[in-house]
Amino acid sequence: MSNCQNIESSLRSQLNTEFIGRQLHYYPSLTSTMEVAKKIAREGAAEGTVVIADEQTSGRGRLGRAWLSPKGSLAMSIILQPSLNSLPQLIMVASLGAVRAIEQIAGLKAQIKWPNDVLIRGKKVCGILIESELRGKRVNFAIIGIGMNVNLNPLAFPEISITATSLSHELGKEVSKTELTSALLSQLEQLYLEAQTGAPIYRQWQEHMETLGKWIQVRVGKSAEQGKAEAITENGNLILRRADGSLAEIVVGDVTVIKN
Ligand code: BTX
Repeated sequence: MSNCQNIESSLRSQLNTEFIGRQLHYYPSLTSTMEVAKKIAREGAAEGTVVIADEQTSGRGRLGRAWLSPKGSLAMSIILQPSLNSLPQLIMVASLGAVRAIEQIAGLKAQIKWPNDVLIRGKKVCGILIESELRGKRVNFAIIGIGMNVNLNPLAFPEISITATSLSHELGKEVSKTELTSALLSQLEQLYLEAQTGAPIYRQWQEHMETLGKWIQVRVGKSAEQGKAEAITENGNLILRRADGSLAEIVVGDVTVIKN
């Protein structure tokens, strides 16, 4: 049995989920799990199908950015078919699921930096990318992409050495990738099902949001807004209070903290 089959079968035997990960596509190396997930979603893959790779050679971040996924990191994409109303919740489902799985398996406290970064002690340990295709007013499919630095030394990668961390770097020992993946898929399934019933995921999400209460700059393309991060809406948008007291609702952007 190859190493790849070993990992695949141990993950299958540890899974506690009902549908997420029941269809599992495991690869030792891929360009990007998003590419494979999109292809099989278009071909009709079942809801909950998961694509995992031990390493990615062209991992993607948001807005055309690159995501580094060497061996030791977790790279996976999950195919879902949410209702159109609950589509905005996926980013919250994914990052909250990651925070909970990290706490459950590694005992580490992680926080969320709006909108999609998971941090430990201010450094990025996990990134999330959501892509979806609509057919009329229906979601044909949505894909949650999760990249997590599990057992790797961030100092060995100059592109991320200052801004990133990993679970093994924080703990001083390696973490079982199988246990972590299984816990993450369980947390995601539970939160996803809650979100589908209309449960207010944003309340739990904002409890882990390190951005709230800080003076920040949010860059959206070429424009930027500054203000105090005041609240989160039900859809996960950020409410910013500008210096003149007016409010702005930000849907997407990159946050830099100016003052804590
Ligand atoms: P993002 O655009 O928010 O973050 C990308 C930025 O994060 C990069 O520009 C770089 O500065 C930094 N970065 C790159 N690699 C890492 C890393 N390993 N750890 C910490 N910081 C890093 C975040 O995009 C969304 C990432 C999703 C990745 C998953 S992996 C599975 C799936 N497949 C795929 O190709 N993408 C997703």
